[in-house]
Amino acid sequence: MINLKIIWIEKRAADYCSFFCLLLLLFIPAQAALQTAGNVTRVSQPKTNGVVLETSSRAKVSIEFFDINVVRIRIAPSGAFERDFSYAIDYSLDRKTPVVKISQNAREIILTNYYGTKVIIRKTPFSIKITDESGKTILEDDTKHPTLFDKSTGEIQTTKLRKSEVETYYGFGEKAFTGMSRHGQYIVNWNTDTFSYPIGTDPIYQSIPFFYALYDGKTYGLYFNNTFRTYFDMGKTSPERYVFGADGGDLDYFVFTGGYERSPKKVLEDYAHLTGKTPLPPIWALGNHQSRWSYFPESRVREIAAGFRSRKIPADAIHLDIDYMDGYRVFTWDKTRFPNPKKMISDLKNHGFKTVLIIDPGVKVDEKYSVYADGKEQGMFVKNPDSSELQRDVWPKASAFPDFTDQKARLWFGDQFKKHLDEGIAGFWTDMNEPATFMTEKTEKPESFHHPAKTFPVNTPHAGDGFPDTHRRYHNLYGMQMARSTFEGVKKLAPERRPFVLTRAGFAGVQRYSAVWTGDNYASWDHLALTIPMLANLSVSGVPFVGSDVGGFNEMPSGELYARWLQAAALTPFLRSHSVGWVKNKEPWEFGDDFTRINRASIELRYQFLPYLYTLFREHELTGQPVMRPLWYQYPDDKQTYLIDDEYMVGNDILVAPVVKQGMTTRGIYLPVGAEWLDWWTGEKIESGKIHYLQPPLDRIPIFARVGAVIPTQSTIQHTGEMPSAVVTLNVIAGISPGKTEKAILYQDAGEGYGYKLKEWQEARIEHQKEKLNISYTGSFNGQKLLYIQAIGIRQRPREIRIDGHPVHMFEFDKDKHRLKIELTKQAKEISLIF
Ligand code: MIG
Repeated sequence: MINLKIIWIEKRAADYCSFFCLLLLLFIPAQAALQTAGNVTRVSQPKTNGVVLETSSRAKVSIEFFDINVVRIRIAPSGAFERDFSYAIDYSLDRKTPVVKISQNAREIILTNYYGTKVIIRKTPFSIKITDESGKTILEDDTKHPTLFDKSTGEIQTTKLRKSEVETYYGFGEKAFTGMSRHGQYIVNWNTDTFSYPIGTDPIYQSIPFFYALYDGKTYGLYFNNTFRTYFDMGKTSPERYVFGADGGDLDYFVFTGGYERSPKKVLEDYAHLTGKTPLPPIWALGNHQSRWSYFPESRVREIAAGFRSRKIPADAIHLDIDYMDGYRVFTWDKTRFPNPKKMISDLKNHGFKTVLIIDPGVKVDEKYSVYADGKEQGMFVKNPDSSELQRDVWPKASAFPDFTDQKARLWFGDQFKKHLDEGIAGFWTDMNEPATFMTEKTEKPESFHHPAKTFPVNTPHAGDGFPDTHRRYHNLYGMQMARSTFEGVKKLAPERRPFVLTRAGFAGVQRYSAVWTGDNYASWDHLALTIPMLANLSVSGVPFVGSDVGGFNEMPSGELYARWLQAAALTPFLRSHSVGWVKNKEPWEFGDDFTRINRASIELRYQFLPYLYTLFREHELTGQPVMRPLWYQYPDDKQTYLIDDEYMVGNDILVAPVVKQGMTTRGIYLPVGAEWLDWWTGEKIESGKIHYLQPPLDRIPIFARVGAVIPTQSTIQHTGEMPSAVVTLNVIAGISPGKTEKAILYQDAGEGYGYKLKEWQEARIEHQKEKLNISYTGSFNGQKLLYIQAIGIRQRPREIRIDGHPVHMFEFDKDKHRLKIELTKQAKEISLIF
């Protein structure tokens, strides 16, 4: 159920606190040695966009407008800034350094940008405040708890005032906390393999130290550009302030002011312009993926593929988990289980299936295994401080690990993909890259997720691409750099295709290389409910291509749970069912005929919406806007949306309110103010701004569409290879006010390759006015046939329908579902209804 009042209840399970309480305790004695930055002692202005300061603590501070709506603050406790390079930043994007006005008096230094946004730096003691053009505070230091650091340990910390106890926070990448907002929570970033994680486990696989603060309709964003273990206390210890810090590095952070509107969309636009976007994926990757640990031998893989086709359940990809390898040797095949991979892959391809392989970073220590021998000879593997090879047990037992923070190791690993690309493999799934290792040391203590022996020792050296340092600095980057090595390797080896990479671990910027799934969840209603806040927050953290294992990875779901999960996931950006191998089969047809029918319908719905989803991915590539969106993101002016965690939006126009509770027959639904909404299925108008109680039957996903929108769907297909012959329907959501014009786009291209970067794309641009639709086409790609207009929300049969001025008689009117379906003539330009 949705919780519309902002009440500060800790929804988290209580029993995971122990780890943090421990962390906090460890942290307290260190506090004693923390010192403040002191007073500003010297000001210089080396650039047009900001100042450099020295303080009485000998710290060096740089404050600048990094971009017109982005303030960057860097504080180097040591007095010398670190290398100004970040793996998170996309250096390929154009940037213009803004010119700012810099003024100074005895108390303050003030930077003012073109719009009148100000950074006010107080000198004694040093503190910062950012205000908007009307002088309202965007963000300010808590001067009672100023910037702190400990030069002996390298710890850094800063404290900001909260605007109110009802200031909410979002983003933070992949977090397993219930609830949409992160206020009152304590967050840690340290990539960790957390098999079958209970709700509330933190940290888990990914680290994205970026969040939004939202208060009274105004937003700013903050990205902490620090790859060490970082923490964020978002008003948990004290409701007046939030605190963040790290184990080392500079106190380097970017504040996204949200532009004139102070909107989440603007914050994300700027964050995406800093850390990059996901390139348009191949269309097949937006289809339905099926996985299990593991499908083998070859006959079972073929059986699964045939299972989809014979039951007419659409699917595009089948994933092979670790058991395809020869003794878990990465880039090999077990020849007994898979005697002829090339043949299998091409047969699957002929049936419309792409094959995706899991790739682990651990390379088996085995002199007779060429990947190991070659990597060792060329010095690609991570070493211990004493220069011996770092070896840890993972699936193949003792293994060595490429140093992905080294360009030469990334290139070397990337080249290994040639073999699988030649065999016809279409995508790669990079696992265990936190990095995760098995515990080899004997310990009396029970295994805990966060045991330090489950990854490399923190003093392990890394190359850091010219800035060598230890695992403490590079741990959180290992997964992202493995995904990068994979993406770049595959792109280089198969330049005519778009790589598909799926990664478990990552850092800010991982979206440039990979899709992300949320690791090892388990089959429970709580985990299903968690997928919405988890994926929505990850999505607005700059990572659009996200999904959770449908049905739960560990344990066995009931038919009802699996069906509801598939419904909840059907329109999420990445759709994959996955499972451990020790429970019963959980393919969509394993739960009895009734559920097979329901599951088929969910996947069919996914395929029907592909033209819409694909258009959104293209929009993301251009603008950084996410595919999946939380309600607050889209409607920050409607405070009722701030805590909604059981509904999500797909683009601007579709709102999904899945059933995530067992046996639920009545579901409360809230539709945000600022738009009008129709029930997708019935065409009934639903008033926004209040809760409605609907009775969604087991075979229905509650979906709502925004009045005025034009949403492209296509006829049902079995895989994306059939798309060229599928016909498109433009679903016009009726009820637009007179005089208003809504614009929509349907983007199409070959679904693969890079022809679209040149001329091979097509956009159908649609203008929707009351009872009238205009369609125009741009681009030279020959897109799918646009065959129908379906007006949803039409209450009476029109007297006449005209296409390009000519009356037409080919239409159907469904009075009960309030739908009017019109068949179009070729390249129709103007459709009008006359009542
Ligand atoms: O130690 O490859 O999250 O999806 O099936 C477990 C086996 C390793 C963890 C991944 C999961 C995958 C599993 N892997």
